[in-house]
Amino acid sequence: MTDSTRITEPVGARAPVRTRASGPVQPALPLSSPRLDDFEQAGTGPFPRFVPEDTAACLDVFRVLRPDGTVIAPDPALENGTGVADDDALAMLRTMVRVRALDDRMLGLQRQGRIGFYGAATGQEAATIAAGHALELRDWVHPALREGGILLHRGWPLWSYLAACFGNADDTSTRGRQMPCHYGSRQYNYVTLSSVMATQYPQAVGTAYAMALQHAAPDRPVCLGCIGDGATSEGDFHAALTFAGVMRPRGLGLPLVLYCQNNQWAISTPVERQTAAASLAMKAAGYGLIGARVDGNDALAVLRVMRAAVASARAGGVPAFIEAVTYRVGAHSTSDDPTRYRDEAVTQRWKALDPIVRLAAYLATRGVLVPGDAERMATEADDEVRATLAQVEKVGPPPIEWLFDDVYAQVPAALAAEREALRARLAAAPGAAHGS
Ligand SMILES: Cc1ncc(C[n+]2csc(CCOP(=O)(O)OP(=O)(O)O)c2C)c(N)n1
Ligand SMILES: [Mg+2]
Repeated sequence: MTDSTRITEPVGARAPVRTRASGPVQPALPLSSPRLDDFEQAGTGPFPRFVPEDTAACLDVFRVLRPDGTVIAPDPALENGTGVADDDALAMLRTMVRVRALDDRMLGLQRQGRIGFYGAATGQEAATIAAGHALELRDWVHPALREGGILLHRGWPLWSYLAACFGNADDTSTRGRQMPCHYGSRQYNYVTLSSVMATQYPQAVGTAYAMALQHAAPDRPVCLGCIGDGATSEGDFHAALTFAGVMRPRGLGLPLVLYCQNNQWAISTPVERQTAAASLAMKAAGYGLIGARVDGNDALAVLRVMRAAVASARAGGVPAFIEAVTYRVGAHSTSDDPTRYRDEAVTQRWKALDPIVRLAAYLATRGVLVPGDAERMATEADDEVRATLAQVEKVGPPPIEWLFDDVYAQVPAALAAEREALRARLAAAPGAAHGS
C-alpha cells in the first residue's frame, strides 16, 4: 500500500517533541481512532494480510468499496472482481436494511415508554451482519450489544426478537428476566448476551476449546467472540487473548475468531482513552494471534477478512483478533445523550459513510438492484416490523412463577417456600401481579 492510501499516521511520523527538562521525547500518539480525513480517502491493499506476517495489516484499513459503492481495485482473479458473490451481498443487504428498520422503530418505541431500553446498531450494520455472514450455522456466537442482527440473519424469527424486547411470555431468550436486547438462542448457537463488558471473550475461548476437543481438524465449528472498543480495557480481554494464543489442543490453534467493533466510543469515553496503541488490531501480535483491521462500514471488506480468519480458525490455524473500524452514529443506548460529550459534526461525516448506502450502490452497479429497489426493501422491512410488533405487543407478561425457574435443577426448600408464599399472596390479591 502506498503512503497516499495509508489511513493512520505511521508511528513516529511526527517530529520528536523537545521538552526543556528531558530532551527529545516520543510524540503523543492518540492514533487508535483513524483520522477521518484519511479514512474517507482510504484505498485498499493486497489481501489476505494479517499481522504478524504483515504489520501494515493492523495499521491500514482493508477496504473493497469506496463510499459511493464503486470497487477500489477490482481483482480479475476474484468473483465479480470483489471476491463476493452477488447472492451473498444481497443477503447481507437485506438483513442490514431489516436491522436499520428495526432499530429505528424500537428507538421510537422506547421513547414512547413501550419498552424499557434499546441498544441500536445504526451505522454498524455492515460490521455486524458481514461478520455473521462469514459463519456457518454450526458455528457459535458470543455477542455483545450490537450483534443482535446476526441472530436474525441466521434465521431467528422477528417475533422472537421483538418478544425479547418486551420481555413478554413469548420471550424465549431469557423468559422475561432480562433487559431488552439480551437475545439468545440455543438452536442458533447464539449465546445469550451478557451486559458485562468483555465476558464474551473468555467464554468464546472456552467454547472454541470445547469445539476443538469435540471435532477433528480441518473442519471444526468456529466460535466468534464479539466486543466493542471499550471492552479492550477490561482484564477479561487480556486473559482471553492470552488463553486464545497458548491453548493448542491436539497441537492446533483454537477454532476462534475474536472480533471487535471499534465504533470509537464506549458511552462517553473515546477510543483514544482505551489505548495509546496505534490501533486495536496490533494487539493481536502481542498475544501470538493473527490480526487485521478492516473498514467496518464496508460489508464486502468485512466479509472477506472474516472469511479468511474463519477459514484459518476452522482448519486449525492460529486464532484471530479482528478490528472493524466503524462509528456509533447514534447514542450508546436509549439512556445516553451524545450531544453532551462529542462533536456531532463528526457524526454527520460518518453518517455520509453509511454502510447500507454503500452496499446498495455497489449492487446497483452490478445490476442486481434497479432504481427504487433499495427504497422498496426499506419500506417492506418497516412494514414487516410494524405488523409483527402489533401482534407481539398483545402478548401478555410472563407468569410470575418463572422468576423461580431455570437456576436449580432441584428447587431448594427456601426458594420453594418463597414461591408458595408469593402464590398465596397473589391468590389473595390477584391484581398485585405485574404492578397492576
Ligand atoms: C464490566 C462492565 N463495566 C461497565 C459497564 C457499563 N457499560 C455498559 S456498555 C459500556 C460501554 C461499552 O463500550 P464498547 O465496549 O465500546 O461497546 P459499544 O457499546 O460501543 O458497542 C459500559 C461502560 C458494563 N456493562 N460492564
Ligand atoms: Mg464502542
